Amino acid sequence: MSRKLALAVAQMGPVHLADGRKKVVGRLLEMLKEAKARSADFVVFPELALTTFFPRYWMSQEEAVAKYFEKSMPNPDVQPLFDAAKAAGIGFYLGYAEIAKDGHHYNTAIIVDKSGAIAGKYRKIHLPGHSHHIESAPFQHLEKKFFEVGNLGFPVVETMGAKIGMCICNDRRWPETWRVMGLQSAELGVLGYNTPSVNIHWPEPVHLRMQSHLLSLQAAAYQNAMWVAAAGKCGAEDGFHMIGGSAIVQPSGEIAAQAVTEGDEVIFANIDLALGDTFRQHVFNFAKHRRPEHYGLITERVGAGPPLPPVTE
Ligand code: ING
Repeated sequence: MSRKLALAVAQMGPVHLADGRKKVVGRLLEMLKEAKARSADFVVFPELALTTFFPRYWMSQEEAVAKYFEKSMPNPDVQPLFDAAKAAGIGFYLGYAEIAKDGHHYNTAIIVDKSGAIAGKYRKIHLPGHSHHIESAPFQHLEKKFFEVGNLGFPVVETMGAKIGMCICNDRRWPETWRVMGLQSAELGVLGYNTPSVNIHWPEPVHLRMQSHLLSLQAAAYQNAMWVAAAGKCGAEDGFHMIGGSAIVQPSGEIAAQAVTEGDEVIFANIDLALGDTFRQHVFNFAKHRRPEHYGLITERVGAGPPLPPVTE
């Protein structure tokens, strides 16, 4: 029996240094309106949606906090989004830089339900990049400097009749992210991302950025029998280009919808959550087929180590 969720992914074009939060929230409101016109139940916005991707710039933690972190959520700058979504009866995922009540700094995302309440929070666990300044690089990627490793696990929020798993950007590249959601029976995994086109560490062909982005989403969806929806912030932010490719992926791994621009663009799919049931009952029936007794290394080791002693008899 089908269980439909009208799902929108709101890809954002560039947010420049000069773009204040009010202007950005105005863009989010426009896309929320478009999602409403498509009768969406839920909208996914990008990672760090309210500001430019500031980890590309070297600055002190104090300066970053003052300019780019949200001291509370909601707050006066984003309240119009909360109000409009509640009035429209739409839930949403929103990524932002968080200062927690205990003073810790996280790359965070929330799920807000149709009543306007925060139904779930996630703090990014896989922080890419570095914490020192790389003199030779055309830009920095300082997520390990500005953010702490998330402390909320990979939550699966039950809202709008769906079990929705949350992650952020680099998390999508790690299969552990998705398996932990899958083991909580997630039917949809949502994320925002900001993915630079240029690799500052080695001359990676630029087409591989889109390839690895989509491959990560499609593999995650198929191998965990869930829908996956990813909202990018993309285009050239003050000249620093990030990939688009926002997408909605089916539990089969097929792409159901994909952005075609590098601007503000709403993509949409009226997803049937029941589509994952078939995969969960058969090929990815975890209870029937998984053998955790052989997976020990996955949690015992952080980095790769020597091969385990082979059995020769
Ligand atoms: N951005 C990038 C991402 O994971 C990256 C960083 C790109 C790491 C490509 C490795 C390879 O999409 C964020 N914000 O995590």
